[in-house]
Amino acid sequence: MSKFYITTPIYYVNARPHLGSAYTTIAADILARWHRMKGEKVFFLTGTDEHGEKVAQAAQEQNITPHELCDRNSAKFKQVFDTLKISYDRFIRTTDRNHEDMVAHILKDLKKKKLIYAGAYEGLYCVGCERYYTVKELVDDKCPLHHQKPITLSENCYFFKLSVFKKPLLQLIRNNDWVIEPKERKNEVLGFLTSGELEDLAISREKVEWGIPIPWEKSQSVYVWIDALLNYLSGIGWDGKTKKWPEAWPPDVQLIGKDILRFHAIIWPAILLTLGAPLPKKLYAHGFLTSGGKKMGKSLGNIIDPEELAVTFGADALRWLLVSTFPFGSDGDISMSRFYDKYNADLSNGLGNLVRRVLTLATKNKDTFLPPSVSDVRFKQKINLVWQDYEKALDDFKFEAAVGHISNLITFCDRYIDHKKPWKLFKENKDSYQKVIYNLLESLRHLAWLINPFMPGKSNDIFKYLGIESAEKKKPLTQGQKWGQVDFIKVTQGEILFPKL
Ligand code: ME8
Repeated sequence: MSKFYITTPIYYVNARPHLGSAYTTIAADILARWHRMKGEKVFFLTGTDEHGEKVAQAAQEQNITPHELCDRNSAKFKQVFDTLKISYDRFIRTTDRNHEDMVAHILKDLKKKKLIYAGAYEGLYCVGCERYYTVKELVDDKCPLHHQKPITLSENCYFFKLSVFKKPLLQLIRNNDWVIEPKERKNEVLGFLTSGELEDLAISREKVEWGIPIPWEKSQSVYVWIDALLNYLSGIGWDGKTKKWPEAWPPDVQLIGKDILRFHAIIWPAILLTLGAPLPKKLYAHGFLTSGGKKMGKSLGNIIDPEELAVTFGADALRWLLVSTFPFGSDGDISMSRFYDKYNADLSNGLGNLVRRVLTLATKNKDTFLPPSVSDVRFKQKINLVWQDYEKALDDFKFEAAVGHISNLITFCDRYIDHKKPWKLFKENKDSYQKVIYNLLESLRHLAWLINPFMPGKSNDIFKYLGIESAEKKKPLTQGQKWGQVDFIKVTQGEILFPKL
């Protein structure tokens, strides 16, 4: 059986879920559902990133323990993911016991391999990002994300010999053995690696109590990014000891946003190489959602609440809008008026109106439509083409293109109705009327399959209105993709799918 394993980043637990953070996970969920639909074995991992100074500070401000804060906020992420219909297989928390134990094991292993050494670090540290910056990376002496001056930190710590991985990484990336997409992101990583020396990485902090202790020096805790990256292995049940990798490793794709590219494209494969683990088959970094032209984020105060939008548009429509308003690899400014326009165009006037039109025409006089003896070649070809283009688009992470192919089929059906005028045919040529309605019902059935990864709820509704819900659910995709074999024997008019806003 083919398989598809996918990870998304684990979300900072001290932030509230916002539309930007929901973006990676919605995209991953669409892929997970698509691959499940294809009959593949899917494992989809997400979760929360729970250690670090910021979490401890936030807990203190709220007079609760860091644990209490993590429990509460992690539950909030789960709740939002449920609202957004995220079908993850495991939700890992970096405070999970198995994760903490595994991280400790790996640190000991890296030390044994002499890839960790003691030293002192002085650098410019942004508390907002929980990372050090080089002077070159600052903009007007400020952190490019938080627009705040970093503080100078000096402390004893342990280093990971990241520098020795410069050459192997360059080679792996150039040979496409370490696949980074889209192309611009690959070039960015190559540019960074070739622009100067790759420095060793400080991987522990003094005085940060809310973290996983360095096993041989408990006064230090491991740098949050090392802790966080390792979730990808503990999350699929690896204990850090055996050399037998869990079935879900390596993932087919690790989806991330472009802000965390370097961690995933450089530090992460370096750790995996030291562990002797296979590298993920692909790393894909998507663009930013901006709001008012700035990256949407808690610290910038411009976040959009996904739950509010799910109330306005419905979770299904929100998923559709979010991945189809601009290409996945690019940045996109979120504007409510654009969402309203697109909702009305694609969904209310587009899909919703077509479903209503066809079901009204079909149920006016009868509710049974059987396949004609000869199926309509033009429809059959059109549907096959749509499926082909759609599959290619999803396999290339081009969600907006996949949605475009669906919309194209909707337009095709609308034109067909205008051209055939089935209300006239009903009076003049019953046989023709029967065939035309059959083609349209069959198209709705295909549309329900096509939209399923994007809008699972609305897909089910369409199956229900067509009276074929339980039969379609049992079918493999290859069967569902066939044209003209389904009997529609209990079509109902159903409800309005997307009320106009
Ligand atoms: O980075 N637009 O967590 P996070 C698009 N804990 N994507 C966005 C976004 C925006 N405005 N804001 C956030 C972390 N994201 C770490 C990850 S993984 C080992 C540790 C995306 O909660 C971001 O790019 O800040 C990332 O993919 C995800 O949301 C989590 O971000």
